[in-house]
Order: sequence, then C-alpha cells, then structure tokens
Amino acid sequence: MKRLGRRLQQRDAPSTRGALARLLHAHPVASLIAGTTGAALVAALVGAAVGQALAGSASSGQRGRAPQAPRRPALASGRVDLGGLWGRVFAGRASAYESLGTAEAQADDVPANASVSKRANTIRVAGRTVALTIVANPPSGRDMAFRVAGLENPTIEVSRGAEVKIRFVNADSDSAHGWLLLDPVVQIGKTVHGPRAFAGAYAPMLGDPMPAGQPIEMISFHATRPGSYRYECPVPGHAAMGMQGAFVVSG
Ligand SMILES: [Cu+2]
Repeated sequence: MKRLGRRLQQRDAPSTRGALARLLHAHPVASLIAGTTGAALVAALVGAAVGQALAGSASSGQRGRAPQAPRRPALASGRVDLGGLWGRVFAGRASAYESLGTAEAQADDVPANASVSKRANTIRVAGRTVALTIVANPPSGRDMAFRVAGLENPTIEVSRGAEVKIRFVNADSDSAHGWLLLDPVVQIGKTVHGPRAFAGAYAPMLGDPMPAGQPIEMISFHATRPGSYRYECPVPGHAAMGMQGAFVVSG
C-alpha cells in the first residue's frame, strides 16, 4: 500500500495495540480471518508488538517535529494499517509466484467467453466454467483497487451454477491483500459485510513479493444461488478505501 503503513505506524504508535484489539473484536471479517488463520494472526499480533517497538524508537527521535501529513485520510475502521503489517507476516506463504510484469499483463487479459463494457465497468462471463484473473493493486493502476480484464473493481457477472475459478495475484509491493465474496447483509461504516457467499469463495491473504515474484493463489467455487453479492479485500479498512465491487449471479 505504498508506504502508508509505515507512516501510520510511526504516527500512531501509542495506540497500535489498543486499536488492533478493538479491530479484532469489532470487525466481523477480521474475526473470520482470526477463525481461519489463527496461527498467522498470532504472528500478526507479535508483529504488531515488534512494529510498535520499532515505531516507538523511530518516533522518539522525531520529537518536536511537525507531524507529517498522511498521503490519504486515516483508516475508517481503525488507526493501524494491518495491510502493511500483514504484508510482512504473510510474505512467503503463497503456493506460487510470478513476475510483476506478468501480473500486470494478466490484469488486462480478457478471459474466454467474456464481454467487457468499459462504460458500465462490467465484465460478464458466460458458460458453466468461468476462469478469471483478479490482480490486487497493480502499480500501474490507481491505489487500492482490484483489476480484472483491464477494469478496476468491475461488476463481475456469471451464470447460475457456474464453476468460478479465480487466479488471485497480489501485485502490491508492500501490503497484504485478499479477496472475499460476501452476502451483503450488514453495513459497518461505508462497508457492507456479510457471511461468505459460497463455500470456497475466498482467496487467502497474500503478502509482500518475494524474490520469485508476486504471490498467487488459485481458488474455485460454485455460484449456486442467483443474486447480487459483494467482493472485497478482507484487510480491515481496504474495502472502504476502494477495494470492493459487485458480483452478480444471474438466474
Ligand atoms: Cu487489500
């Protein structure tokens, strides 16, 4: 997420531990992550403590200086950038990697059987099998967005019963991202949350790039129920900053 995390950690070091605890308590998606990746979360908490110590020692040398203006407003759901922290925690855990150039090219690839409307920012993929590449935050696009077939945070439409295979790539240089498809039933702040829409409709958190490249995960699920769903990045605050879109299963 391009340096925001480090700045927030420096700026907000005293509140890091409390804010993290409040987030995990209040944020349903964070709780979901806590339930599914307990060991990683413990690592994140340890990382938070280390980050707090580092940020504390860094800020102690800056006493008396005017506070640095953030590049974008503070996170709506808390004052800690978990993306930057989790980027480091989840680095090296992916099952595959590819170069940034390949990830950027795939972010613009139009899949088979797809029709793309740039004006409506919609991609519709016909057929019983849908293969999509979703790239989180490629540096050539705007910050905090998913890119699919050259579109940013598009509405994705598939047919009822389709088997959806997603190749999810994190193209960010310094932040974790995931992809989660939700039933939109609960609104918290600007973000709509709900239970996972379909079993398997969740790409796990991918961290910072490794020497082998940007991390990749493959997921698949069956779009069994027609309706309008919502995809988002499960890192707290990222959906509100733009990493979300609509997913429609047509009847
Ligand atoms: Cu994200």
